[in-house]
Amino acid sequence: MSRPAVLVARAVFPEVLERLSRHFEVEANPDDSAWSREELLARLAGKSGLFATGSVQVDAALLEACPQLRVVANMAVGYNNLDIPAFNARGVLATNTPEVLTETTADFGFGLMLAAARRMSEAERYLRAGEWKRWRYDTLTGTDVHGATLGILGMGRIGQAIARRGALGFGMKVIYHNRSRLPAEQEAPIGARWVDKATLLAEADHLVLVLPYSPESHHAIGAAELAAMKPTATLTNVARGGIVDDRALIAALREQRIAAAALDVYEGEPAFDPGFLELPNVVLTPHIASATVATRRAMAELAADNLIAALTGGTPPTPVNPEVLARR
Ligand code: 8YV
Repeated sequence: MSRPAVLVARAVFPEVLERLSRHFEVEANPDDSAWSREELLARLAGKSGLFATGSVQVDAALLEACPQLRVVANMAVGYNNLDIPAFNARGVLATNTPEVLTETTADFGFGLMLAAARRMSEAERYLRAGEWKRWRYDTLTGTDVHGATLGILGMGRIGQAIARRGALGFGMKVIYHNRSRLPAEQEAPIGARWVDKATLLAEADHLVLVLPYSPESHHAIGAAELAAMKPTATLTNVARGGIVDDRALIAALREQRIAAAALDVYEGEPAFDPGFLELPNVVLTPHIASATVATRRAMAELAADNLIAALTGGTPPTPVNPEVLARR
């Protein structure tokens, strides 16, 4: 019997490609070329599996054009690039990479929040520009993180990991808003308190966004929400572009209606609003919250585990829509 064919749409660790090659006919993209949608479609012809990342969009039209496709293994925990109802309608499996990136992403999210509160990027630019001539009592004074109120919007695995860092490492008071409340035994060790969104916005000294992107979370933080925050507050987004209305954020930062922001994700990334570049009070990073060697490797291996299991009669470890497996 011939081996299934799979497409690896983005560059990935050679060892992972080599592993996939032991099971499949692999068409890879070692140069990480940016394929147009037409090129992606052409390359997907005859492929049973797709190894994707968050920047590869798989919608109903693509699934319709590729009826042989049985699984898309996303090397990301977020899967807003995959149209899951369309996957379900066509019986195509989607998998993601939860757990393996939780702590790494939480480290980075917490670090970004610290950087915004303590003006670290701004301070480095100041030093590099040769502006550091002498000490002054108010040079680059920021906002304390220890003992402050940490607000988390979206209390999934990564939100909880950030909350743990704040509560246990920095003595922060943790409030959060999420569709579902955590069980009391998960709230208690970190003293986390569920609040409604209005209370979260009003009380947080440092607000961190860690919720999935969906039509419901589009612009969850816009002009009205920014206006409801403390003028001394910081906003950190390590979730997805589109959750924040970037234009509204730029206006709020420019007018210092909030103190500072830290962003790892942007609307329309890798493009982003150039207005951010003119603002001193925003820390900007290029979607790297999960980017440690060990974690990116773990994500790639987990995506490969899923692809291999799905196409060789095994049980994929982290399916997004396991109901399609039950139907097979
Ligand atoms: C990835 C992420 O770097 O896992 C996610 O959801 O946003 C990041 O860890 C990115 O999506 C690459 O696929």
